[in-house]
Amino acid sequence: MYFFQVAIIVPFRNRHEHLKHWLYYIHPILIRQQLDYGVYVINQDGEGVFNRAKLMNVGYLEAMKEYDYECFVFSDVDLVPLDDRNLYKCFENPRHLAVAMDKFNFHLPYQTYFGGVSSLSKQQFLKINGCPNTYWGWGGEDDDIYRRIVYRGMSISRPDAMTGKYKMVRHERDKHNEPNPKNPDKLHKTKQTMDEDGLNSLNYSVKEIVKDILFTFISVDIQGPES
Ligand code: UDH
Ligand code: MN
Repeated sequence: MYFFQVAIIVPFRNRHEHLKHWLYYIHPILIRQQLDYGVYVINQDGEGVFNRAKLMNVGYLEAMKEYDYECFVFSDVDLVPLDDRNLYKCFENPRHLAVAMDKFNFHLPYQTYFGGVSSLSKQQFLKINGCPNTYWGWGGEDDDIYRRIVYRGMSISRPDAMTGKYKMVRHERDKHNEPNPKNPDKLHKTKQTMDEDGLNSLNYSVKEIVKDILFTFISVDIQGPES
């Protein structure tokens, strides 16, 4: 009998080369960590503006349809941990794992940074109503999630800077994922909006589910922004 406990969720579109590279490195690491896990690649269908956080919500719900996971690790497709001891698990508090990325000179870019790779237990994720669905384009969604955690009375945990080292595959900015200047402004309202913008307001439709040997690939239509 094989028990899955950790769902690894990857927001994705048009990064097949990165995915191949990431899978090649991540599976052996997760096995060395002795984890029972499933990998879900959540592919945004179509050419609309990318929405990382909404795809994370979709990943949570789709993984839960398959198994009652206790823990969710959300990871960018281009980030590979450099230390096996950086455990892809859940902790007492939501955890930020990607604390020392090469692109930031192996430092946190700022104290409240929560981007790249993070883990939340099912309970922690439900407590913050999941991620926001309304951050279209690049930027801000990770700060929103950080705020949700703090507003719900939790703090975040992190590995130390040695254990938390990451390599990011170098890449250019993707098409249809330009920085959205509206996103930073939304952060002032997270406290008011987090109860209505999240898991409880998520709408999407599944286009296709492909069960690969190494991961589950789920294509979803997440509908574009209203305005
Ligand atoms: N992602 C995709 N496809 C996209 C956009 C984003 O798969 O079209 C996913 C992927 O998992 C990626 C994550 O969303 O790792 C975060 O997006 P990102 O890697 O573009 O974010 P990052 O902050 O880069 O790393 C910002 C652009 C840097 C441009 C530098 C030009 N010199
Ligand atoms: Mn990147």
